[in-house]
Amino acid sequence: MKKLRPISEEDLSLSFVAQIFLLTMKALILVGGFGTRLRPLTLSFPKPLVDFANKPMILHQIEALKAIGVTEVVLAINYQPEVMLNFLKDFETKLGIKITCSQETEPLGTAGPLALARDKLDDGSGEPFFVLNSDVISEYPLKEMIAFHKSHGGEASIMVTKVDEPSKYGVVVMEESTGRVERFVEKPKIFVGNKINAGIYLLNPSILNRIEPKPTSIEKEIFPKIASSNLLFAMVLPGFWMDIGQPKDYITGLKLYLDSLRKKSSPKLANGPHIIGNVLVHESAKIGEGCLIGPDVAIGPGCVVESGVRLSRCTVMRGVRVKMHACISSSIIGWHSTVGMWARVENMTILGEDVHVCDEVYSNGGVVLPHKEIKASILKPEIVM
Ligand SMILES: Nc1nc2c(ncn2[C@@H]2O[C@H](COP(=O)(O)OP(=O)(O)OP(=O)(O)O)[C@@H](O)[C@H]2O)c(=O)[nH]1
Ligand SMILES: *[C@@H]1O[C@H](CO)[C@@H](O)[C@H](O)[C@H]1NC(C)=O
Repeated sequence: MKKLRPISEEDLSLSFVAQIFLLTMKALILVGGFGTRLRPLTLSFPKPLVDFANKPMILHQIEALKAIGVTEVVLAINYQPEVMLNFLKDFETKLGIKITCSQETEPLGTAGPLALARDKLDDGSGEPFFVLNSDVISEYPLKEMIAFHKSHGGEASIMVTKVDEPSKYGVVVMEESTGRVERFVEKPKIFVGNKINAGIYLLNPSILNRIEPKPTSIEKEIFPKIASSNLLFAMVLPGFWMDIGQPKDYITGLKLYLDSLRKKSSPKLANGPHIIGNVLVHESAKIGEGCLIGPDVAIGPGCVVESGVRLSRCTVMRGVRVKMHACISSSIIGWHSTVGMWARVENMTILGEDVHVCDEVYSNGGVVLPHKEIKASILKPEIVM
């Protein structure tokens, strides 16, 4: 039998440090953008509150942070903080996590807000804090990121993800064996690598000394400087990743998210003879006879899907009614809208909140502002004011 070693002073102080670490871990979520690319949905709600897979985008992040022991989330915001805080108040108690706002009077970009929230992020413990972009969806491997951060001893860790077309992004060039970031190349014309910034960071409080509370880009101005001191390290994000800040990517993001639920054999996925592939149906939604639903569909709370409806690759948000024999594919149907009988809605149609598509109408890529009634077909992709 192995002899137990008596507990040493060192063991105790280590566990003490670990506890402090968990007790005070903080995160900042950048929620400041205007979300222009996700209009008309963002005309009704700030982008972080737009539902994704039946849950406001920001809740995916807050829940992931809570799950690894983050105790306080700071939202870096530059407009309508009341809307956000009112909404999140319930979740503060439900999730048992502190949520506060740090409000800018002018947009400070992706780094300035950190300097503005300095007092909230740096409590003197020296422990690192997370920074997340609010439009990024993934499995949030934050625990792995903490382990990575501790292992390299640098000042900052960033998550990177592989993409097929690196020429459209800012590429992170790193030393493969250690993850040390060498440099950043914005929209490279020749191939330098295929890993891009995934918008998930773990930073030591000392980086706040490098930032001023004025408009600054963390990707373009701060990270390159940390990299040139050899203190920036990148970890390749395991699992899927998507920036869901625009409709096409939002729809792709839902597919990847549902694929990942399937891999985890999530009980949240719907089953039944009328379901094809991966589908989420909120428990309060009603589905009629003879429907065919899927793949890659999310149906929100209180929705009514009448008989004979066909849905694929789409999101149907809270309170929507889809009438008999309507067909929706590759589209997003905003809150409390209705889609009429035998209507056909497809090819990246985005209906804002409370839009009513009349019976038998066809929409090919219509982008419709909130509170409209669509009486005539939209034959080619266009914005309907
Ligand atoms: N607090 C704050 N957050 C910002 C600011 N600019 C961008 N962000 C956030 O930083 C992240 C990356 O932003 P982008 O995707 O580049 O742009 P966006 O403004 O959100 O969206 P679009 O208007 O559709 O381009 C997102 O989570 C934004 O919410 C800012 O000035 N202040
Ligand atoms: C679908 O939309 C794209 C642009 O969003 C357009 O180029 C294409 O022609 C549309 N498809 C059809 C069948 O009209």
